[in-house]
Amino acid sequence: MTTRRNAIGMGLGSALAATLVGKHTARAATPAPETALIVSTWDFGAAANAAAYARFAAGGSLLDAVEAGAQVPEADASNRSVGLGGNPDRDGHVTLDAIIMDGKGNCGAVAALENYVHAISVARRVMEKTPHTFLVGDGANQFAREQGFDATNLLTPESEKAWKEWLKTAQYKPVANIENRRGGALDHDTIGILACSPDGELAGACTTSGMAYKLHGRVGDSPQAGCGLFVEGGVGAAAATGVGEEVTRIAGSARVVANLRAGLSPEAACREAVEHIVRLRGSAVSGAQVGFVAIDTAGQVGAYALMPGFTLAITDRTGHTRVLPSKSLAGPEKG
Ligand code: SD4
Repeated sequence: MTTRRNAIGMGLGSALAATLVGKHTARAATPAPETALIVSTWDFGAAANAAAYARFAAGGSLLDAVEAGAQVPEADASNRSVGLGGNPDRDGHVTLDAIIMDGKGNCGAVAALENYVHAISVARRVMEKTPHTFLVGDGANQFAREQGFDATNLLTPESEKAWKEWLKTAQYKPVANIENRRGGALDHDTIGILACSPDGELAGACTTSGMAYKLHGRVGDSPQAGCGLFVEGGVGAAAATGVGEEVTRIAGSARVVANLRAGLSPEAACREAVEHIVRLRGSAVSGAQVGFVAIDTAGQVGAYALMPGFTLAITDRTGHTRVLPSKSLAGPEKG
């Protein structure tokens, strides 16, 4: 008889064998026998996964887990596209976008939040303490203040210096995989993190400071349900990273989940969404990056990107983490 655990293991194994090639591995300090499967965007997702895994293993809920994971890059000043140290907008404001969601339609989001590091936790309060799903700008700031979050300046000297450098030319052209570029002024990482419990429950979170040097007031895909993140109980969950406008145009994460609902594997579901962007936009998206990650209730994982260079971090139910390259429409990992 195939147990649930075996089914999950096979699902993950076959998905990985079909789609991904290992880059490096790490093991969590205290592996639990059967706990949450965690998937997140980009290499730095490994540290977020570890926090999420530990939170769930310690008795937290799945929402606690994805919130704890998202908080890791939010507090990391070296991550230039999330929380503290995030790249500011054109006018020098660091504005944060975040969303958290479970498989039962519970959802909370904030956009254009200023001066609060943990946008994901403010988003969770929107979900749990208000009848609404989304607060923006001054209203989001007021709500965070009223909820007792500590205000802090998120613009670090490094981010300010890079912004002032950028102002000299003020180029808006998106750069592929700017998200994953390390050690320079352009470091830029958004996290989307998805979790599946042993009994197939799902939750997800996404948090970002958005596109570097965006126009003041610009909101990307990340905090919009169905764009940067979507979770549907009994089906699956998806998250997006890259040029948010391209994801928003197709309601990208909702599309990936609809593809899962129609029976596609997570990788095929992500690929179809990427292909749809190209069908719709043609040469307008050349040079831009969009990447999706997806997970289904059986614990299968997949990813697909427009351009090479997108990576994802997967922590399996034993706490074993792998950072893997995604396949893409263009380039060496084409498939
Ligand atoms: C945005 N999608 O605001 C985000 C940016 C991103 O890695 O994902 N960067 O458009």
